[in-house]
Amino acid sequence: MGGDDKQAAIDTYGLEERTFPPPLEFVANALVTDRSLQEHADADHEDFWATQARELLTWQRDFDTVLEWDLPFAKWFIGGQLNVSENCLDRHVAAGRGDKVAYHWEGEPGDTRTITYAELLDEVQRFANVLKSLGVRKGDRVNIYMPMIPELPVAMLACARIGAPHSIVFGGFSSDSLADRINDAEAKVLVTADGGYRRGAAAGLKPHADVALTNTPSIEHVVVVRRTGQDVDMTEGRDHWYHELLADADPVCPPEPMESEDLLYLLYTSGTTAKPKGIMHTTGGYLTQVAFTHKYVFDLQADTDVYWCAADIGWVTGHSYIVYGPLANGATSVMYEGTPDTPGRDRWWDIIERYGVTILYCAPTAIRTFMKWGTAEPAKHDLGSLRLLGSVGEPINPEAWMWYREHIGGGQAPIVDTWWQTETGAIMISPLPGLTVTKPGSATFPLPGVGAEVVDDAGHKVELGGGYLTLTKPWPSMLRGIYGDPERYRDTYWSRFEGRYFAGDGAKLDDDGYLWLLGRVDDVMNVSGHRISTTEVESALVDHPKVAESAVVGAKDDTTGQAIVAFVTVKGDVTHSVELGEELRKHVATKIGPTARPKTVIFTDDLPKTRSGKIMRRLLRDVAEGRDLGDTTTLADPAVVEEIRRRATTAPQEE
Ligand code: 7RM
Repeated sequence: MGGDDKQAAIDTYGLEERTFPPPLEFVANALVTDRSLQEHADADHEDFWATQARELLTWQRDFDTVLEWDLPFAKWFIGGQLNVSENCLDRHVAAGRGDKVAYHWEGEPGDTRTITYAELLDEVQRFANVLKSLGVRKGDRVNIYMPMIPELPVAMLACARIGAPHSIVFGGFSSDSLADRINDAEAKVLVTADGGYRRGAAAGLKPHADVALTNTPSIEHVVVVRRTGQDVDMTEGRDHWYHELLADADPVCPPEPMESEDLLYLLYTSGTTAKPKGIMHTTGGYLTQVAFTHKYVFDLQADTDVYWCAADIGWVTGHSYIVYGPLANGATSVMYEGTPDTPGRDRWWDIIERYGVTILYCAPTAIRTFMKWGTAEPAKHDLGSLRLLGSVGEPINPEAWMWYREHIGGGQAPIVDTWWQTETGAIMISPLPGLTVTKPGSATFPLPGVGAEVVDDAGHKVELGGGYLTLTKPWPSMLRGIYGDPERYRDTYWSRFEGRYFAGDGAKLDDDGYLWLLGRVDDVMNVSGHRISTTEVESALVDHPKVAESAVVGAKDDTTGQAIVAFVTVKGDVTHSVELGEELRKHVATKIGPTARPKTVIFTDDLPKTRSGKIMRRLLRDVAEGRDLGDTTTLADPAVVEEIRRRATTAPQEE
């Protein structure tokens, strides 16, 4: 697959020959070691998911119809009734596992809380009664704006218990973002905290909530958790302390029977310019698929594993893989409030050693940050408990994959690179760690019960090479729509390719049928008619021993249409120079071909990222083309782009 085929939607360059079969020791105890799940799913898609739903969940009433599919609207497990909090809590306690730890929670300052399933159930019931006493009824929306503290999963589960959909807004978002989301959902109650800890300091949340609350007419009550103890304004009659309400609450709250298709939560995703979309997830299908994927992708040995998903609960990864998946499966998790460099750059490795974490799930951006900090940090700790590693959020380039395996996984632990989206609700493409031979940088194959195909511009299936990643069959945890806007749902996801779901990612298939994610198709560059993905050029750059991280964009160019501009962060001990820039340009040309050689290399100390760690190439394109910056409100650290802009104006260019 060279860059010469102008018909291809995306040309592909990267070559990765290394393969890693699951280690024998891992296979010996793995849950999935053969193709029986796959065969079941291929033989009967609906029966496969019905079987998972009945096996993994407890239903108050069994369903009678597996799927009603009126494209693009799906209903799963119709007639079935269940309660998510009952599935996550009561049934484990009833089975005698009340003393099992649900969360080993650790605050950034070092304070800890160990919460068993029985304790979690107790607090959830009390808080569910608090919500009821504040007038929340089945179907009412509750907004949540909180740091990573135990009261956050408590609030979510309490909502689920009484059938009130939650809408979580990540604690790093501004007052305006919070107000917009509260208003779109017309939430009745807001649950927040005085503040939380980040980078060694208390950061206020309630003050931001107060600004939002001047403009949110639907909110009747605000519940405030005391976390930092900082002074906050409490509005008489509207604002209440969590601990005071909880102390007076009735300890028993039976789980509300919910229809399978009742709304479980809304989670807003920010489009680049347009109004955020309230992604809708419902009850039975969502819980089935998050439980299924959490069990089999992470090979969960519920009695012995200590599982840690290091995302924030404010993102879908946290919803599905810190709260609902692990709790439905009765797992023991670690939950950590703060940043990885407080008090030292070995905080994660210290946590893994102390709790004996066996499964770690995190984002490539974290891994590349650790690469930049050097191998000495993880080497200070015994990470021997880790037996499985996961990656999510962005393509993981082969060098980061290898580093993760080597320096965190002891050269042994399998890696599951999991592709999915807020909209898919659960992992869709991933290795099964006891079965799949992995290749560094490939998410490998669709999971059993998932239909994924790569297509070209005309929507024809591509068997080899690059194109658009589409989903071909409805799946239980699929979004049910965009809150209040069914037409936007159809237009956004189901109109580009007839009969297929498409949500913006490019992918390629290699000779062995492995899937490689190529990033967002909006980011694909066009250089003299060659359609080049940012992911492959970035992977080639990060393959150079002096490079820690890179972001590549196409900038307008009079000769070639677009020219490749590479923003590069070097490893800790490396100094950058004009010569290194030249060396990197050559490296890319040698590694994947002259067409992909960057025209310009700009060294920066940091890259602009969203708060969930995804690189914001749109802003880098603005910088590279000398434009004023567009919307920067979702940027984690706005100072970063100004610094990059200074560097960009002085960077040497190829003539
Ligand atoms: C879970 C999550 C979704 C977008 C998605 C991709 C990118 C996520 C991977 C990935 C390559 C992966 N939800 N993405 N996982 N790209 N390999 N394993 O991140 O809604 O916040 O983002 O993230 O572009 O469309 S999300």
